[in-house]
Amino acid sequence: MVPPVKIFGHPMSTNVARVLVCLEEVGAEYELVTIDFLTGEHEVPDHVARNPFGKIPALQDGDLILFESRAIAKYILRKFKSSEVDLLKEGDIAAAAMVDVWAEVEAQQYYPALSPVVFECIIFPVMRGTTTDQKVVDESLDKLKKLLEVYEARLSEHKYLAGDFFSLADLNHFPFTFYFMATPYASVFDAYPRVKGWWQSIMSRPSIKKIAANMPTKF
Ligand code: GS8
Repeated sequence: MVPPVKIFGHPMSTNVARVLVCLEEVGAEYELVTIDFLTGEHEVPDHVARNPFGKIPALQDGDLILFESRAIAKYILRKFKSSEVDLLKEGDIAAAAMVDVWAEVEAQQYYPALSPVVFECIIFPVMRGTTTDQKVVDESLDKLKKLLEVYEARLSEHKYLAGDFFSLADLNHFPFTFYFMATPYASVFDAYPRVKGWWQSIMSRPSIKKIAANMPTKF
């Protein structure tokens, strides 16, 4: 029997959640090996051998070891692609290119605009015991609002970001948006009805519901 893919990480971590949702989407068997980053388990030599940056997640599939959640996500979606689940659309180069475009927008623009709010309001207070730096939050919200105008226009033309199909580009937005919605600034999205509808359709997916159930929003 082929051993299942192993994911090293913690279920409440954003970047681990991205990878777990991919595994759920494709219906692959996997084993989550808990690395408790709150107690520094990600910094021990065994884990640094998997991820030289000492971060989670890491993936092990036989002899192959990967890190960087967005790259791991693509590997999983390629490896377990089927006629029912194809979130990269690599058989159609134009559709695949649109998935790439919007996956880049997530990594290069959306994540940098939105994540500081999540770090300031949730992650740093829990992990470092710090209080929210309001200037950082306000600057991030300004960037995010400009970006959401572009998303609103795009999602007025198509149901999802890359086109009328759910793809990795949409999925990659899940983990940080999920925690953003637990900050006092969730109502920022109310001004963008298409974006809100898109977010609700992402949240209604069984894969996302299952993984989100292990991501606490109250500490
Ligand atoms: C980021 C990994 C990361 O920062 C990726 O995999 O996408 N670009 C990388 N992981 C965090 C956990 S939050 O999801 C981590 O390991 N933090 C511990 C630390 O920085 O010490």
